[in-house]
Amino acid sequence: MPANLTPVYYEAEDRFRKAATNEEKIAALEEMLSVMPKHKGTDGLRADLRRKLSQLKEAATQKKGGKQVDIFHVPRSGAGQVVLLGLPNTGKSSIVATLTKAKVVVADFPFATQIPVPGMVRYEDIQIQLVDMPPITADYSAPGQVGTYRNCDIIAVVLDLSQDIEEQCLVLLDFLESRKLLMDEQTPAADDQGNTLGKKAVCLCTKADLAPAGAFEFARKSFDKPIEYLKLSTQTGEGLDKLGELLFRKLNIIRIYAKPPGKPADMESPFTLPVGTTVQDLALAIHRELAQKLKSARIWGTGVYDGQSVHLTHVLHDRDIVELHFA
Ligand SMILES: Nc1nc2c(ncn2[C@@H]2O[C@H](COP(=O)(O)OP(=O)(O)OP(=O)(O)O)[C@@H](O)[C@H]2O)c(=O)[nH]1
Ligand SMILES: [Mg+2]
Repeated sequence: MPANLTPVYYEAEDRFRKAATNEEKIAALEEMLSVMPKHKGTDGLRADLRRKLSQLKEAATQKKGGKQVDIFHVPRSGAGQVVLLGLPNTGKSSIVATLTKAKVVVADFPFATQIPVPGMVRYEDIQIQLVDMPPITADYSAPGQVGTYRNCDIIAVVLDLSQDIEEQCLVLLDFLESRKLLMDEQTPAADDQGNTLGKKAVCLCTKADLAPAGAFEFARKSFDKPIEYLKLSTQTGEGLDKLGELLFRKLNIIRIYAKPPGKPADMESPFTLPVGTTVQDLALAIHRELAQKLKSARIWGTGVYDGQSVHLTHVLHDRDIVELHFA
């Protein structure tokens, strides 16, 4: 299909070619994108220009103040960090837009998202961080993008059920495996050199409302790894209420409510700690120095009678209320 570009587009393109600075190039590229007609014939070119724009903007951010800023470093927040990974237009931003308050760009053209955008998903009384990401393709991922996946707790692989599933899987697996990121939490977390290896992963199968019959069943066999698949549609809302629970379970954490002696427990903001956490670990998480003075603890919750005194090695359970006594 011909691109049918307008004279205004060619003028902006001419300015892009003659631009002396990155700022001028960015301005020209933005204009080229805004005046370009939107149809199938311009999809490839649009993706190309967005890529260039993203690289220029990234370079500009890194130069700011002479300080190196890694835009792909997303500080952790909440009970765990979950980062989306998928091809262009597969519905990643739509998930973040629907489940969090983050301001993300949802658009029907590829490469709408250019930098990571974190949002918080509520699950019962905790918040889990969900990070929207720029897409990857067979030939392109932004430099530094892999760092976000290396540092997260869970990679949420996104498969668009309305598109070719096998092709998406090939691109996603190639991206992950070539960077030694394996969707397999059984694999040790890192090798002797500290390279990340095994990563927790889930697979979010999007656009369920547009999926041909049997697409989800087919998608579920995509990865030869022990990962869970969730069928979603941001259009109909299908599956969205299950995401929080799935992520909570995958994070393998427990919620603990601290209770000061003689006062009611703080039921508003639980501590989130790994499964297997002991009373001593909890004290360390609250205050490293104070933990040395921990003498005893009382618990209300699983496997104990209300207010039972327990040893400091006692293993805590999800939703336990703990009263710590210091010397
Ligand atoms: N019918 C339907 N359309 C969807 C669904 N989710 C997303 N879309 C549409 O798909 C298009 C792309 O959605 P985005 O959320 O921007 O996709 P993305 O994966 O973030 O795209 P990039 O940022 O380019 O990687 C938009 O037009 C959305 O409205 C869905 O569940 N059902
Ligand atoms: Mg997006």
